[in-house]
Amino acid sequence: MADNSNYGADQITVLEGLSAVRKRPGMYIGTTDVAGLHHLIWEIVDNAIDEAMGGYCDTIKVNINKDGSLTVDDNGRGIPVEKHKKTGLSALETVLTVLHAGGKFGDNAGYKVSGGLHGVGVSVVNALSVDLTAQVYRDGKIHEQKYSRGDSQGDLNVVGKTDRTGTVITFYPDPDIFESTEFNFQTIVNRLRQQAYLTKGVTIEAVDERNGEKFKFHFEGGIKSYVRHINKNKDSIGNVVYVEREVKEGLVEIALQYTNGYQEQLYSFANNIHTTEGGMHVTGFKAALTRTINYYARKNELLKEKDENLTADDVREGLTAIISVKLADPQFEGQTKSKLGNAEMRTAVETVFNEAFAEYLGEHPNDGKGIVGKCHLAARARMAARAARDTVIRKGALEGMTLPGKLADCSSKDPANSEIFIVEGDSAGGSAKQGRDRETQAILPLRGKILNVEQARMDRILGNTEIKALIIALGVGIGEAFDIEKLRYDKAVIMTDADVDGAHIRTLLLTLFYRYFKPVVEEGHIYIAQPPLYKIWHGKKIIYAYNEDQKKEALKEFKNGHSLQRYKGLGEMNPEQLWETTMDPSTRKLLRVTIENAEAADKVFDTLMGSEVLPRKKFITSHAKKVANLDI
Ligand code: 0RA
Repeated sequence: MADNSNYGADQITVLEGLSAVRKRPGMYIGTTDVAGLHHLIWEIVDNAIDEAMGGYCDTIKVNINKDGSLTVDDNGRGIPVEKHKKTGLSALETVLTVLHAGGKFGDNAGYKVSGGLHGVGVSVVNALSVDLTAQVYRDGKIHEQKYSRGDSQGDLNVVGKTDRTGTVITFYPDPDIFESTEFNFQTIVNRLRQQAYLTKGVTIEAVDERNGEKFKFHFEGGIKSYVRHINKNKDSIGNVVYVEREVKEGLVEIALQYTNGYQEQLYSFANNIHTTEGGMHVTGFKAALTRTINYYARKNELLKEKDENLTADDVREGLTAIISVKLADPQFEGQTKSKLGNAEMRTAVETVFNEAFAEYLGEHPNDGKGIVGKCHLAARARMAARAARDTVIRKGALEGMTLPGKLADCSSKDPANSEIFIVEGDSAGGSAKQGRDRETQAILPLRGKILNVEQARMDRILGNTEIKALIIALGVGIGEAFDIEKLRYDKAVIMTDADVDGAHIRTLLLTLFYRYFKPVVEEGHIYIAQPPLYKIWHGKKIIYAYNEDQKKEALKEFKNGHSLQRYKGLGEMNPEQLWETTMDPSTRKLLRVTIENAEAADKVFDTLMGSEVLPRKKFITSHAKKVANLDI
């Protein structure tokens, strides 16, 4: 009796579980846009990676199928299929229909990716798929069961014999749930490449059956190869430093290499989950890095007695580093739950890296000299930048912190309903000033091209009039003084001509924002205006077309002839037209700039704006179209 009522209760929870997922998908996968859609893939791949980390799986294949469905195939142990004594369901069905059931089976030892940051279990993928087929290769048999929107469509059957093991899951995301069900191969490839670096020795393949594109990743060097990949087009200093050590707190793996660039590229992971907000492992690493370099520099008289110690910032200029830790019970904290909270990891990383890095420097004196030299240069630049910034601030103070003269500010002082248009050229700037809504819209015209910040240090950046005007207008300060709370506008809209120069200026501005005002980009304050390409009219009727398709559609509407103007620049529009087509909040379309993948974005800016010419040439010839609408 008791067992029976338990059984019933369990069943009800099961039902509630998956219908809750369908009712409020955002609670489980964050969003129902493209990010949420791809989340379904990561959920399954994470489980396969767990099999690989446990040593049970060495190959994972991800296919976008011709019909738009997606298959993840791994050669792990296969999800267990035997009946669960209490529920009467097979283990497979339990994993696929009970929230968070995955972890309850088999051994719980070892480090796990799944169940981590967003780990919600494969059942969520099932709940949000219109069709899902699970095939398990186990015990010499192929087991199969089909589902729709979380409900099984028939029994778990044996459909054949096999001599392999593994799990093959094919799913078609539910169009009733997702804004779009179209998978993006590039997004998938970027993520799988990263997972392959983090799980050395595993082979991960990706195929887009829609067009035959293929990738295959296998890195014996793990994150050491990752650092090499990031630094491929950079002028590096010395070799990649690599350490991997298992301690009682978990597994610590670090790879780093210095370059002659100015950017720091530090990516940290806990159980293969990208900890974008850092955390204890990063704190431990930074402390050890600063301490070891200062100690080494003093001991070898590379720093003179009168010299100050190198700061934590000095030792990270031009640094590329990957920190990857694995631990049994990771705690994720912070605004986006992407900050590792386990305090024991700070000391673990600090101790391991201190020891390993000191040993490396001792054995590679040339690398040591190069690294200290680079840090020393960074320190000198820091002091110059501080002096330059103090001058800027002092000047500002002398002028009563006046906003730049060419800024036409809005009258509202409430950032929440204020926006700034950063406009290419004085003539378009003039039209924008006349056409705008003075209450909420500020206009800052930029003359010519701004400085390429990718190839300049802070002191030069602060010496640039256009950039200085922009920083003062935004109000957020720069470098150590940066404070996003002081942002004066909710939206900063880049408005440039739809030509090559316009695209270049936009890229220069995006580089500036990305490198020096990253939180402003991350919090979604940067937008790109979408001016029309054509004006088509006859008599009083006017249609603006923003792309070629719209132009075609518009032409159909004019039966008795029409006039057509192709806009080459914003300057060709009068103030009213500019307002109507591009600035009026009730009708305009703005593109919001997002950072989907920091490493990919870094690579784009590095390739486009960095000092090496050849990779840039290659990139531009192969992405000519993409560059124009920089899809980061
Ligand atoms: C539950 C228990 C075990 C493995 C899995 C689930 C599993 C899930 C997925 C999802 C995709 N690939 C997968 N591979 C395995 C442990 C199995 C055992 O103890 O034999």
